[in-house]
Amino acid sequence: MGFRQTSLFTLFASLVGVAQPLVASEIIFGSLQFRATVGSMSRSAAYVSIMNHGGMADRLLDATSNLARKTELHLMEMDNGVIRMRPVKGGIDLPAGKTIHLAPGGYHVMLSGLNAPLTADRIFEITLVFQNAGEKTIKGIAMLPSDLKVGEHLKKHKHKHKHKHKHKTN
Ligand SMILES: [Cu+2]
Repeated sequence: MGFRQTSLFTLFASLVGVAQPLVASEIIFGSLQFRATVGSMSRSAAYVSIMNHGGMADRLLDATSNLARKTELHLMEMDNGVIRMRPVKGGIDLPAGKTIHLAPGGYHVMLSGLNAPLTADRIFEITLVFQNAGEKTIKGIAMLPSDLKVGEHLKKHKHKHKHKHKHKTN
């Protein structure tokens, strides 16, 4: 998770904490991002960080959308040195006060059999289904893989900018 998302979470968390201290289940989302498709790609994925700011454990059970024939929670993991993806069975735990990250290389929302391309810079939406918080529909932007702001530790910092000032790479 980038610095900017972290500070947004902190901001939202403090606002919500002041306004609604007694809410049992309060879900806060980072920025939803879709992997933009190129050409006739029929599959894509969506990524988002999800914080449970409530006092009650919750669980992300499912994902739905009208973007693809099949929308499901997936996990990418190493299996004997081979990267595999599989549907998540039984949902993803979201303990009180914790954040889960749907990000490249891990959990993600898998979109299989896209109904239309996910063109870069366009806005799309998905619905996430929680055990306690219910259905939450969120919107996000489609970004080329090199622009995705999540899971940045998985790839090298590689830019093609032509301007001359230095990047802060931390
Ligand atoms: Cu997948």
